[in-house]
Amino acid sequence: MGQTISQKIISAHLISGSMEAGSEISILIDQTLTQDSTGTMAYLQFEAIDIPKVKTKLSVAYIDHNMLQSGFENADDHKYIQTVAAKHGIRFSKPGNGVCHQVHIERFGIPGDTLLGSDSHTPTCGGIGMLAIGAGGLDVAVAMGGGPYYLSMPKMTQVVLKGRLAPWATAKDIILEVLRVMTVKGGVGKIVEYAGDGIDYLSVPERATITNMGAELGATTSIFPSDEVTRKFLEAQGRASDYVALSADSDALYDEVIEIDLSTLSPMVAKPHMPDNVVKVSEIEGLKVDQVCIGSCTNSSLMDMLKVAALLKGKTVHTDVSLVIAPGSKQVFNMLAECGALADMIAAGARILECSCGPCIGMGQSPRTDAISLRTNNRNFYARSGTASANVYLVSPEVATLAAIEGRVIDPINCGQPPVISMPDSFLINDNLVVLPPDDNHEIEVVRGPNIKPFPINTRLPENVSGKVLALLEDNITTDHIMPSNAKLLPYRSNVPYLADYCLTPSDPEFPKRAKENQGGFIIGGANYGQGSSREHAALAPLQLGVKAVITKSFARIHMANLINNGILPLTFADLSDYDRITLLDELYIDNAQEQIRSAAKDETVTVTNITQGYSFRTICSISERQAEILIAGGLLNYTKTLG
Ligand code: MIC
Ligand code: SF4
Repeated sequence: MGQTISQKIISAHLISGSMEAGSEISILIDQTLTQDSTGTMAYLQFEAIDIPKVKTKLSVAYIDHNMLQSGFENADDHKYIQTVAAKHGIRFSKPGNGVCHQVHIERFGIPGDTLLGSDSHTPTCGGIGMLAIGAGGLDVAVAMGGGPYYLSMPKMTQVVLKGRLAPWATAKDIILEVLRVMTVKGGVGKIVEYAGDGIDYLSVPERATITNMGAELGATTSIFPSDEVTRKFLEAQGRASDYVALSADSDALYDEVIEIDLSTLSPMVAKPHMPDNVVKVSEIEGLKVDQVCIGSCTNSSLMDMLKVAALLKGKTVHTDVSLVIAPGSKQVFNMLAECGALADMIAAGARILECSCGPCIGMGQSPRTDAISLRTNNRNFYARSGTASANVYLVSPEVATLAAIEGRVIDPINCGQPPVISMPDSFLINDNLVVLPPDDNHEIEVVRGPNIKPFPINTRLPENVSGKVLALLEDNITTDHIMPSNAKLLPYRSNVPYLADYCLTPSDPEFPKRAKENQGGFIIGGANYGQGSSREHAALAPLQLGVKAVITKSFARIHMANLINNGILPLTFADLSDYDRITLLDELYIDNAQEQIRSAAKDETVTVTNITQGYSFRTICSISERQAEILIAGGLLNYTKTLG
């Protein structure tokens, strides 16, 4: 039987396990990436593993998230990452070089290789046929040390794109349509592969928009074949020798096939506060807009920016709108400056930001109270912009730009022909902001600022686990609810004790206080708990507050791995109706916890007793035997030590 694209890459990198959907496999990682807001923790953990030099083919440490420097914290963390990278053989992408995913696909990604990144949008490099997966910092630290990356073998979903996009319909609309169909939990446990004649007309940046936002499906990753389009892109990046052709066999078997006729797609929008809350732009036409943000790792390529500049040329941004634009990388920024497109943006009144995540993660440009903000980002989670009452809508750069000019949403279909931009034959290549690690690292001293505080490490799982229910939460709780990130909190990513005081506060402001008063306990969540970011802080902050187990209807992949890596039990209700029976501050109890967790790896249920209400209920812990031992040891760091 033939193989899918990802099955081919996985089998070429397989270290252990059988490639049957759902069983645990481990693979060799060729490349890693970190960014600064998860990177500080990842490097502290890498140092704790005590391996002198990375063992990957390539590891890059990017600075792109914590770019506002309103105190010493972020600059200190930049210095720590720069020096720790130099010490351990890691390339350092300086602040100003761009958003990790945009730079990585331009300069480093290789079709057919594996990439593990401490950021959930790492799958962006699937746009050039790389198997690129987002993970928690600790998993990335282990991979940097040459250790295998463990994952559950995903199911295979094929999305067949047929025909060509109509004018004004874009790659953003393709992924918004996929999100509408599959929903934010529809991709959990799956890899999404793109196929069909429609992909021939999609450039690498367009493909990358789609694989990037595949993270919002909860998918393990998304991937396109590596073909002529990929070859031309790599050639234009001066990297022709990195090209390898890669496609699925014609008799490859998929667990699920979704067909999309591109010619029927019209401009789409994801309404607040979920990326799958998708309708046609025509349905919100006329909505008054306060802010427009163009950029982020989703739509910040040169092609995106040139379209924006063409639409802005000779126009003025509407009086009531603040338009901010952040080009995705130095390459993009530089080329915009050289061809004059940047001048068109500036002349129109756009506020140009440096190449960074910026508004996407609430690092500045928080909109006004109750604002309507149109963004080309990939996430519109509640309060993520830094203004809880703001309403963020996700759209293509074209729809965003037209709204910035008109002051209200307009359906571009009524705006004549869209600008036609073609891919340049060669990009401007200047990697002078990528610092190579020295051959001799003896002289290098790792510089640690005062903001770096010891992170919590769990202890061995006790025989009996008990505690009160500290929070009762609904479906689709995101990592932005669990560990909010904005300009005020992001500087404290290396200070978990400080962050813990904000844990879950967007959903339940009293949670940290309640957790402390009760010396920790249990969190109860709904479906798809922990969707979104790879931030380990969403496990570390609860750990700091003494959380022992999280019981939900279902988990998002990366967050569940982060809970296990930190020794917090991830349990799901065997009978979903038990979710409705629990009330806040009920006393829960798991007896014989070690034994029960070992049996859980053999598909047995874990019994939890509700002492307050006097009943027991069954839960499932979907783990491998290895993960059971990690949980019993009190997390991956402790477990690794037991291996000697
Ligand atoms: C995000 O988009 O939510 C982030 C910020 O990039 C996160 C990483 C983080 O929390 O630092 C992600 O996507 O993993
Ligand atoms: Fe940065 Fe936003 Fe992309 Fe996350 S989603 S990497 S915050 S630009």
